Amino acid sequence: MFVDEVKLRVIAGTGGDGCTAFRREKFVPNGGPDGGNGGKGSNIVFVVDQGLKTLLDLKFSKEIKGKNGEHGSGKNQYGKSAEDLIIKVPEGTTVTDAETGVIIADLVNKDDSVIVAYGGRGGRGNKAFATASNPAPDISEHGEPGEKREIKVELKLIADVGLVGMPSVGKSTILSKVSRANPKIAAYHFTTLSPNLGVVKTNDNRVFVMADLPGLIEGASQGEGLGDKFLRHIERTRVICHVIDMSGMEERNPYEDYLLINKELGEFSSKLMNKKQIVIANKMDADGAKDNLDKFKSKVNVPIYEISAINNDGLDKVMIAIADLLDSIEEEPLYKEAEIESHVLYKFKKEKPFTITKESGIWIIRGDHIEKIFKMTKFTTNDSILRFINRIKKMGIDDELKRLGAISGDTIRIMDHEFEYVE
Ligand SMILES: Nc1nc2c(ncn2[C@@H]2O[C@H](COP(=O)(O)OP(=O)(O)OP(=O)(O)O)[C@@H](O)[C@H]2O)c(=O)[nH]1
Ligand SMILES: [Mg+2]
Repeated sequence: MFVDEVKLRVIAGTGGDGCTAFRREKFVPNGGPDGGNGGKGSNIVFVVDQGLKTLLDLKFSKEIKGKNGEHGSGKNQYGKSAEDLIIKVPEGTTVTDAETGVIIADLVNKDDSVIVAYGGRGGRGNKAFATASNPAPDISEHGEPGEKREIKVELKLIADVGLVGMPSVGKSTILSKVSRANPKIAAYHFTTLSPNLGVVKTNDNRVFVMADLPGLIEGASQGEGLGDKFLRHIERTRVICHVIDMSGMEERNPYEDYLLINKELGEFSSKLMNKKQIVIANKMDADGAKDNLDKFKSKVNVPIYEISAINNDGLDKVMIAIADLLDSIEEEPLYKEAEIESHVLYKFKKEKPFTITKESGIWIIRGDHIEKIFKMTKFTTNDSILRFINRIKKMGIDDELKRLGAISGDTIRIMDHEFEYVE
């Protein structure tokens, strides 16, 4: 099964909790704070594995979840950080944030890797909170929640050349003759249901990768037939090999086929129309092929390579022509800078500032940052609660509540917890 698109949720590990503890030693009645920090939660990391060819492994996991960090403990012992969770993906994998559409990473090279969700840091133990004015703080934090996001994972083949054309024109036959690939070949349409790749070595020892794609029909760019599902794989090729059946079998008109395929390529993306094309006239062994070719040539003024794939006739020459063309084209970056917000290096999405709304008489405070602070606070000691209140003040939440008309005794809600507001 060829799987080239998967949607899933990634949840990195949450940091371990920090610890509140005090030294207890002989002859030291009030020892200082010695609660250690929690360990970091695991990052979720995608790494290229060249042995993989599809996203099949990811297909059945709706959710990937990282391990949590260990909690800190007394005697200033730090919790152990969780190891990164490594997920192997094939070369050519693109990871996109499903909510924003921002490309997180484009894993196109051998050892590329990217953190798709960051693990939360460990909560601090009370030792970390000690200051001159509060040398024995009764505060420690919960670990930071791991990052959670919906992602789309897509595989775009990386081939230098893509074979395109109507169904049954002989694309798979060509690939089978010029490479070691062994695609299915048959006299019915849509024999090829997913792309095949083959490595081609020319007579003069030049090497390139060729992709054989499923046949295109009218409306492919709008999703007809196997449709545009595979057209995106051509976006990354540098040369398009346009294969035309000159036999006139199936009452096909080579000229109309040629126009139609170009129209579909152009409608899918202008990028495809601007790619260099090599036009191949196949099945030249068939009766009437010569006449059809002459008619074709009278209407189209592009170089055409005549072959009979089945007899392995003319293929060497075409492969040399393709290699020459590839050599003449500068390797383009896969994406222009402007198209991609971050390349492999991924940034945290901006945390939204808080919002306050009044619903059924209750003030509800929402926002990524405030929710994170809330989750990390242990509401079990006065020191912790005081610290939380101070942070709320610092964020301006207190002022905003006042401005909106909150008065002492009102109820405030953050996530599923309620508090009483005190002016
Ligand atoms: N006479 C003749 N028949 C050919 C030639 N090349 C391919 N064929 C036949 O054309 C039919 C289709 O060939 P495929 O290679 O499967 O065609 P395709 O373009 O990959 O087709 P789809 O995968 O369905 O899009 C098969 O029966 C082949 O044997 C050729 O040079 N001459
Ligand atoms: Mg085929």
